[in-house]
Amino acid sequence: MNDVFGRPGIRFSTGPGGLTVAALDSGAATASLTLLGAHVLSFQRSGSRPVLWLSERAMFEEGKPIRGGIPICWPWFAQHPEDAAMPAHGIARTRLWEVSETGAEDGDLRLALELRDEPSSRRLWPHAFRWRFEVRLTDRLRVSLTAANLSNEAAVCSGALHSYFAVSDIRAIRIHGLEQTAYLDSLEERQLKFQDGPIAFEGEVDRIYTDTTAECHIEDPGWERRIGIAKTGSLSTVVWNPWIAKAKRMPDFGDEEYLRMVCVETANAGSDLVSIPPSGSHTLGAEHWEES
Ligand code: TA6
Repeated sequence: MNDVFGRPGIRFSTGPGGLTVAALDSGAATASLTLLGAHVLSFQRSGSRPVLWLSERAMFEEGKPIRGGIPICWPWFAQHPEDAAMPAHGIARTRLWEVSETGAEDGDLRLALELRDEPSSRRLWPHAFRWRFEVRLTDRLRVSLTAANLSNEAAVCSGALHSYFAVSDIRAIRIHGLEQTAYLDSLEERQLKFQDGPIAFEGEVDRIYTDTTAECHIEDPGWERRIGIAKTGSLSTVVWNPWIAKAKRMPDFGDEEYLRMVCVETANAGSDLVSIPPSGSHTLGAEHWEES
C-alpha cells in the first residue's frame, strides 16, 4: 500500500487487531486512522497533548465499532428509525473502507477513502451509494464525509462525525457555542429543552442540539487549552458524556475514563434529517484544532 499511496508524511502499517492503519505527520501535527470504518484514531499537535480521546479498552475487530477518535455514524444516527434490531449508528463505522487517494504538499496532507454498496449493505440500507471520507491534516484536522446517492429514489439520512475529545476532567470543562440553543434530551425521551449558558457536566449528558451551525469550543482549564470545533453540512450538534453508571456498562470503556473525555459531534439528528435525491450527494464536514 505504501508503494501506491505512501507519501512524505503518510505511511501505512499493520496496527492493533491486524488492521491497516495510516499514520500522518504534517510536521505541525500527527493523526492516524484505520481502514475499518475510515476511523480517525488520533490527532495531536506537535509538542502538545492528544486532542482526540481513544479508550484504553477500544476493540479493533472488523464488524465492531472502535471506542473513541471519530466514528462515522452513517446513514442513521443512534437507533435505526424503523428497526431497533439494526446496528446502532448505521453501517459505515464497522465496514472496511478502501484508500482512494493521498496527497502531500508543504505540510498539508490529504487522505481519501471510499465505501461502495454491496449485497450485504443493501440488506441493511436499500440504496446504491458511494461514500467518500477525506482527511486533511495541517496543524488542524479537517474531516468530511460525502455521501453520493446512486439509487433512483431519495435517501433520507441522519448521521454524525462522532468526535471524542480528550479533556483534563469532565467536571472542570465548559462547552461554549450552544448557549440559547434548543436541544432534545436523549435521557428523557428526547424531550425538548433549552440551553441557557455554557454546558457544564455534573452527570450523564446526552443531548441533540438542533438547528445549529454554531462553532463550539471546549474550554479546559486543567490543561490550559481550548479545542475548537467547526462544521459544515450539519444542523445538529450532539454532546455526550456517559458518566459513571453507563461507563461501567460499556465493555470497551474503562470505568474511570468518563472523567477524561467528552463527545461534541457534528451531526444531523433528531428532526434535522438529510434527504439526498437520486444522483445527489451530501457532505458533512468537521474541523478540529487546539488553542493554548
Ligand atoms: O453520542 C450520542 C450517542 O448516541 C449516545 O447515546 C451513546 O449511545 C453514544 O452515542 C455511543 O454510541 P455507541 O453505539 O458508539 O456505543
